[in-house]
Amino acid sequence: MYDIIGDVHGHATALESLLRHLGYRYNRGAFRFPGNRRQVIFLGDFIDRGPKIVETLTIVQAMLDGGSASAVIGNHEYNALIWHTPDGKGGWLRTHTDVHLKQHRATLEQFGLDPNDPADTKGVLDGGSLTTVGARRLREELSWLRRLPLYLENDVLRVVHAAWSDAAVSALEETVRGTVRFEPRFSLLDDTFLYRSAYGKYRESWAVEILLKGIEIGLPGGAHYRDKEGASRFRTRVRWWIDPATLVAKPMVTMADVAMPPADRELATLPVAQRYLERFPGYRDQRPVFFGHYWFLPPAAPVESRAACLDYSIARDGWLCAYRYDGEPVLTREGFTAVDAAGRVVQ
Ligand SMILES: [Mn+2]
Repeated sequence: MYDIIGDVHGHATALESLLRHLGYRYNRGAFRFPGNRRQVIFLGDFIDRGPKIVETLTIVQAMLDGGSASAVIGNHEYNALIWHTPDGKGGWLRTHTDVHLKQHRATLEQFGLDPNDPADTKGVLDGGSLTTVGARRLREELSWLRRLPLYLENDVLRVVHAAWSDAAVSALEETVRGTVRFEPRFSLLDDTFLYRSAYGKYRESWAVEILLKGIEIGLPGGAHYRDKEGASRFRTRVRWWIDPATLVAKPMVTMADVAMPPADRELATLPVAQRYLERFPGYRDQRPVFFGHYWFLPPAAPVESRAACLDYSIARDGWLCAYRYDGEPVLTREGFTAVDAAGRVVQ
């Protein structure tokens, strides 16, 4: 069966320890489960923040190429791809602002590139000539990451980095009709798709935002808050996995019931508009869904009987978390295991 592993963010020491704890051993160039009886599924966000990004990519890549793991792409890999891809008008699909640069800094530096020198990273994905080993290595990694699908599903489970959305998945499937299950039916390999995903007016962008960054709803009556970069935000991410039936049963649903991260005091008492409640997504499929992305805090447990977040904030003194899945219809706390940044088993 499957061992699903959450956001690694450059914590290769924790990853190696977690893999060994799960029973994987280094053999023929990659970590593998003895007899190939189990496989890892990674939930994306391998890069940025942590101290060993190159090593993390090496471990993950060897497992995927060696057939002992699959993976979906995370918003950090996606952002790196569009940061390095020219927009055809002299700029980039992701603007090179200071705020964005901050997110890319650790990865650039660990590949030996100077984040403040545009000449150092130019050419990584625009076909220009590369002057350093680091730039060449980063180009290879990004080209490889581009093959990762936006979501995966098979007969017993579904995985996505941030949010499973039937609407987003069917919007994408209308443009690519695949028949093979558990194959990367949708990846960013296609140039047109990658380009359209970066511009808000296209539905590819709408779908990618949901799958990789989560589902948002508007705050009522022009209410807003300031995010950690100081920008005014009029929308908030929600715990899309909540069963809508439990919301409908409440006399009044407030932001405290649905916001993710949890609404602060000012927003907590605001009511959620009826139009959002009526189409609150929830998760209805019989197959469990696994996702990462949301910076949960230990200890680890399922969020619903068929939904589990495996991001327990390894990059913020938290845990790297896995779920040992054997096809059970209801997920349990016992399915989780985790290590800290030093690789110690903590759950
Ligand atoms: Mn993420």
